[in-house]
Amino acid sequence: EHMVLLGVPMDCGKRRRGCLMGPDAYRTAGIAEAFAGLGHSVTDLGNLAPRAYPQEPAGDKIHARNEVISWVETLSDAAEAAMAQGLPVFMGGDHALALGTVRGVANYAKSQGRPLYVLWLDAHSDFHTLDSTETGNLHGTPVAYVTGHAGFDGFPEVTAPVPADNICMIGLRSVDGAERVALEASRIRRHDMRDIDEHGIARPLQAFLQDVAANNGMLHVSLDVDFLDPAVAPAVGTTVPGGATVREAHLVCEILHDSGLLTSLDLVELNPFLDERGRTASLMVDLCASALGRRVFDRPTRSFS
Ligand code: DIR
Ligand code: MN
Ligand code: MN
Ligand code: MN
Repeated sequence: EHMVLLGVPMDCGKRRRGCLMGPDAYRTAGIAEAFAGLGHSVTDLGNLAPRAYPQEPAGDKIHARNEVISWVETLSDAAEAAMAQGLPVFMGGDHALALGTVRGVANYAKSQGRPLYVLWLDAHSDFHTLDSTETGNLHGTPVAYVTGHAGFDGFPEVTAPVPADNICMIGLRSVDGAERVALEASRIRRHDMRDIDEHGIARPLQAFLQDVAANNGMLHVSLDVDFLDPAVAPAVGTTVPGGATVREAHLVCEILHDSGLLTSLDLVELNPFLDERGRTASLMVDLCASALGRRVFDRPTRSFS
């Protein structure tokens, strides 16, 4: 696999600052070396930056609207181009970056005549529109945007909307009222932590991957640090207790590797300013390594089609 690392020091998708340090924390934790050690070639394209953008309108309930729009344009183009080079890893930066990365990856999949599937690993569903958001923080909106929901005036048109059927959320435990209503009216597959407690994390994931494989899909994974339990991953501004354990998260990544389906990856919401000695960045790098083939023992290859 050719790994393409892109730093996305985006910090405007919410108000608490620090995610801009994420890309360098992943580099410091050895993400490139981890991939290289697994036999992959690695190119680090450095950090992206948004184009110049107009001043934010005074009194806007949406935080940093114009800056996010500018990032979306930059990221869409970068994502589409990186897909042609290899397997992009978008080192965030907050989750608003997914408005751009998923839009760009979806454009690429469309150009290849293949469907895009999205696995959303997060405590939150990030399914707000600009109308329903309570916080005005755009990191709570990427899933609504990339599925083509209305109410994103001023944002680039979503030219290849991801069908709700192609999205699977795992790890949910903080869903706002409006998001819940919208999710229940949609065909997005959603697995809250109770689901995982009762049935384990492998089963819903494997069912989803079977579908991706059966339809020759491309697979984008968006991994929010707060998918993990705050006891093991404290460096995120929106911790929610009761998250995935270290082993549950590794199992997800190991199964992803077995499937051979992963085509792009977001690492989002890491705030190194809140960390203890880089432990969260290190755990995230270890998870990436599992997703790209690190293992204790080989297992018989299982088929997903
Ligand atoms: C929260 C989003 N529901 C909001 N929180 C997130 O601001 O609307 N945290 N995405 O990671
Ligand atoms: Mn998120
Ligand atoms: Mn989250
Ligand atoms: Mn909210």
